[in-house]
Amino acid sequence: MTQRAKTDELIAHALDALQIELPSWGFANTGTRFGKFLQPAAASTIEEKFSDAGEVHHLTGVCPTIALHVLWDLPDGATGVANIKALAEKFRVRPGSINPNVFQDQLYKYGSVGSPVPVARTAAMAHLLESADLAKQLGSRDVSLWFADGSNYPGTANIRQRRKWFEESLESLHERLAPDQRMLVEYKPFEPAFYHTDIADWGMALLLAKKAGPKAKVLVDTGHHYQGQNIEQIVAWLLGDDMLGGFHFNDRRYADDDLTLGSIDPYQIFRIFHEIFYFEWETGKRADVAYMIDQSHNLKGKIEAMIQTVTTAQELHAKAAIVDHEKLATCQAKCALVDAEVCLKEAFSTDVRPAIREWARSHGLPEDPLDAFRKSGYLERITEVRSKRNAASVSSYA
Ligand code: RM4
Ligand code: MN
Ligand code: MN
Repeated sequence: MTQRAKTDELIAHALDALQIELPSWGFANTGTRFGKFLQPAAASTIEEKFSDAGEVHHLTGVCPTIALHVLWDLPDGATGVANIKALAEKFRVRPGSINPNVFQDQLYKYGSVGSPVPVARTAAMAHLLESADLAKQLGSRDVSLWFADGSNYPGTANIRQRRKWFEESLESLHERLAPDQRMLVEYKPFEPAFYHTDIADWGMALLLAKKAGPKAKVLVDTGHHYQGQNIEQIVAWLLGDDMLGGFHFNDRRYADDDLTLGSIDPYQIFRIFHEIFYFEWETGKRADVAYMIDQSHNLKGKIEAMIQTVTTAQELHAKAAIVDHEKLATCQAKCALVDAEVCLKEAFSTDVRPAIREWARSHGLPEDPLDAFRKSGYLERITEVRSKRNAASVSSYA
């Protein structure tokens, strides 16, 4: 086998294994805290979100699931399940992770499961348990948890007490999960809370997940780190402890910017994928990791941005798949620093696009999904149907 054929085979294998979940909220009008710029084609119903996700899956072939936010997509709880199942049939995308929402209601002003207000904690717990049940009914494996809980001023919150409430709540949620379900604990250093956040980093998420039980894992949102933090090291450590549950993909320059994956630092995403492949090569185990997108585009066309993200993920995943692990391990053991780094960079600088196009062709998929989308007429069709309604919706900061 030639080197080229070997590389192409590795890439095809990697692409076959990569599935990426789309966020329902990524197709809707979302904005910054200063306002939204409304898009004429944005989705506002659950049917429209499914339709857009179905279109992205149809063109890329690798996005069979859509993440749902309970409050936004299942506002009436279990009553909405039959409809979601019907939409999944119709648009050929299954419900993916179920995201409880315990940050939007007025009740959560001082937090959810970490709030000193007992009714807030009770309501939040009930919503978490309901979310686990909804996930069961929808056949979703993961309940994906992000808490906005925190405080804005020193001295205003009992940090240790709040941690105990978090531990208790996550343990109760864990008990409610079916044997094949998981709960993913997401962390974020700040925002909306600006002094302390109850689950601020991967260490806190890890401790809480370990305490909750074996079905609890950590979720790494690539945008939820301080400047300069080594995310691939966090990934390597979590993998080593079988505690990496999944990712929320996006990119960032400053904080939780929700920019398109790889738009600022593609090398970092490559290094993350590399740690996963290296782990799998070394241990012979499969990393059981859910890849999910968490991006809300305010300015870019939503479906285009989603396709761009998926193809970027495929490219960086393919590059990481062709790292020569044998050679890298030998270089590392000999402390051949330059050679080790060159070995890694060799893969990163390989143009994998021809192999990806070949893979797409062989699967009956468009070689250029973005171009295929632009030629499909889908955007024009939905713009026609949705623009009036979108123009009528208001958005203001104060
Ligand atoms: C957060 C976080 C969560 C997402 C919310 C809406 O910043 O990334 O995953 O559910 O935003
Ligand atoms: Mn996230
Ligand atoms: Mn975020």
